[in-house]
Amino acid sequence: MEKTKLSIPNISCGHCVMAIKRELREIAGVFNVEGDPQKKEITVDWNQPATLEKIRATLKEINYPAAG
Ligand SMILES: [Cu+2]
Repeated sequence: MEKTKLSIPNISCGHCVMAIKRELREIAGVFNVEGDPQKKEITVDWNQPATLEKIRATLKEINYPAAG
């Protein structure tokens, strides 16, 4: 299992985290997403066939691009 922490500057509240969770969980291989609105961070637990590229691309699509 991969555990990836990402900084998402566009997160402003808990609804943002919920929207991100909903979208990322639709990616095959992503099985858990946790988020912290204060820190503007999410942690994604994933396996293949998910990839970090796919996760980052989805975040960009929904207007919550990851920093770095
Ligand atoms: Cu929000």
